[in-house]
Amino acid sequence: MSARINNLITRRKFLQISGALAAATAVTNPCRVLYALTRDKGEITPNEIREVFSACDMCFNKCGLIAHVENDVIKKLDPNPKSLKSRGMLCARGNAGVKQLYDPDRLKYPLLRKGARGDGKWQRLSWDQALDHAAEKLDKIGKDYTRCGFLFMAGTDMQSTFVHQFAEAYGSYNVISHESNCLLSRNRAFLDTYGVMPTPDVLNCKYVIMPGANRFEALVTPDSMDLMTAKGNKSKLVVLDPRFTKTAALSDEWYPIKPGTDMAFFLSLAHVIISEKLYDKTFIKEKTFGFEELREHVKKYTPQWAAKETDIPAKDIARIARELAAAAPSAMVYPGRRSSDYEDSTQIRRSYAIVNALLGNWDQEGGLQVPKKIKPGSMHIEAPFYEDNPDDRVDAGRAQMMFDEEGSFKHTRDAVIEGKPYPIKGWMTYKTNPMQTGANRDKTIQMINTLDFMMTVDIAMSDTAWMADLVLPAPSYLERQDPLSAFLAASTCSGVITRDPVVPAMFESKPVFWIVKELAKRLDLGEFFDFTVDDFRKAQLKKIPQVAKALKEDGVYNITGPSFGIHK
Ligand SMILES: Nc1nc2c(c(=O)[nH]1)N[C@H]1C(S)=C(S)[C@@H](COP(=O)(O)OP(=O)(O)OC[C@H]3O[C@@H](n4cnc5c(=O)[nH]c(N)nc54)[C@H](O)[C@@H]3O)O[C@H]1N2
Ligand SMILES: Nc1nc2c(c(=O)[nH]1)N[C@H]1C(S)=C(S)[C@@H](COP(=O)(O)OP(=O)(O)OC[C@H]3O[C@@H](n4cnc5c(=O)[nH]c(N)nc54)[C@H](O)[C@@H]3O)O[C@H]1N2
Ligand code: SF4
Ligand SMILES: [Mo]
Repeated sequence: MSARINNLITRRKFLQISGALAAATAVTNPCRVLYALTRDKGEITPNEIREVFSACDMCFNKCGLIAHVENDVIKKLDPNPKSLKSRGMLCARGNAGVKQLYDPDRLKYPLLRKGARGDGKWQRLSWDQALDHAAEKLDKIGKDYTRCGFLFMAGTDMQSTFVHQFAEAYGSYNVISHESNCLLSRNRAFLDTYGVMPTPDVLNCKYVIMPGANRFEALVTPDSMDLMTAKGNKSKLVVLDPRFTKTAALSDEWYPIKPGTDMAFFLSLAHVIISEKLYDKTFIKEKTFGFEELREHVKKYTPQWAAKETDIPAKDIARIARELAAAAPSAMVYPGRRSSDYEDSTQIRRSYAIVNALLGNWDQEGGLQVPKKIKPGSMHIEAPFYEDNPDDRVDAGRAQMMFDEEGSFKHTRDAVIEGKPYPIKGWMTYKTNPMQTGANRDKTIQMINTLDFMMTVDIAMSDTAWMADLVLPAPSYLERQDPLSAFLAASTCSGVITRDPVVPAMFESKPVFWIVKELAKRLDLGEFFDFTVDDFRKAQLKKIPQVAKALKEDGVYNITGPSFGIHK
């Protein structure tokens, strides 16, 4: 589409056209990137080109990017080479961020459900109508069922903190992140073994066992890039995955392990490493306790036993244990990320953590490291105390060793369906799509059908939004101002990043910060949101002025310096 046409088409026309395009999609499959149609320009300086720093949000990695903007239209996204985490990389999905921004199927204005839930009949509302309606429901549910009768759920996002803050001021402790569907079992396992969650130095590792992770497809920066480099440097990669993934295809050895049996494999590795005295004796003596109990515990887990459990030949299990120990400390069982597969996923990941400890790879080059981190300040609120609230979260006691601040989606879902220990009748979701991403959709539908009110803030009509009573349109990451976010990655590439609007927000989309601020005003909770995102950032930056400077000049703050041997 030429710039001339761009100038001729008004915003109003765009809205009409995009509606028509959406209707015509099935027949004509038009190009889904509508760069040129998007803005009502008036006077434009020809070819006014800007380059703007931002952080990708097409997955959680937050790779640094530079947007090329021409007359307020994003033409292209490039990697920000200054980001040590993403190292000059913006993956295919990251590049497609422009398509997400200009997707004609984006939500454009608030929608209220008409007709039966899930029927897809909607009425357009003004923001005032939508917010008044939501505030009325929040108020009523709070009064009828206590404020814990309203559940909040926010996905990975720099603004999720505001949803949490709103829940706190409103008075519900029922806040869940999507993370119990992702990495919490891994975090629990490593935290409880090491006291912190280490990151793997894949780059310098000589022998990587990768169980249940698919790093060449499910990208985690910098691990995916580092694994490729490490392989070029003759590092050995052993993949355990029931599926023949791309990572398996590029590995030195692939074992289609029987699903759910990884713990048997790692208990057996521990058996071989301990019985053949291949462990790091100094590390075990000086830094661990419980070794004698472990030795006793793994005595029976011979490779022959594990072979029957896992379908991996005993001789290979024994050999891999020996090779791994010989490569230590630059050897590792890769901790992985998405780990919520089985009821005993936490214990499975604990077995990875324990084998790593036997290798003495802690704080070592090519091992597990704890990167230095920078902690931005925050704005603390003194939340009101609501006397009639129940004692605890609705999912309390349902999952062992649950992270209270994250909760559990599946256990909360059971509690809502059962109405026990108390009823939950309202649900707000922000940037998360549990209808699609929480296993057992029928149960999620059952949960939703017990609710009096559900609202969803999203950029698209997700499966979850489709089931909601009120759907609110949000701006994409390229259109909004976010707080600062610290990220942890491997080696020396942790840091801080943020986002400012690269282009103005399209349609009637509004950031969730604005939404909760407006709701707070309507619920007499305005004092808890008496600040702007700028104020919030200032509080974050108060003690770290060097970060502000780097963000301005480079679009990212990198932590540099040695990445191992720093936690003696
Ligand atoms: N391209 C792309 N990249 C992404 C994402 C994305 O959506 N797209 N999402 C990001 C997010 S949020 C995350 S958490 C990470 C996830 O990245 P990963 O942690 O790598 O998770 P998955 O891709 O789900 O890969 C898990 C693998 O485990 C295998 N598996 C299943 N059951 C078992 C088992 O019992 N034992 C073993 N050994 N293997 C098993 C599966 O076949 C699958 O290949 O990726 C991130 N990167
Ligand atoms: N079947 C299956 N289920 C899985 C996984 C799997 O591999 N397969 N992976 C698991 C893992 S690792 C994870 S992390 C979870 C992820 O699960 P979710 O947290 O549900 O994440 P997404 O599926 O990415 O859904 C994000 C939602 O946010 C919306 N969105 C995107 N950008 C924005 C924005 O800027 N603002 C707003 N308001 N909304 C936005 C999208 O339209 C989408 O509806 O899923 C887990 N569940
Ligand atoms: S890995 Fe790809 S999608 Fe994820 S943040 Fe980086 S560039 Fe974006
Ligand atoms: Mo995830």
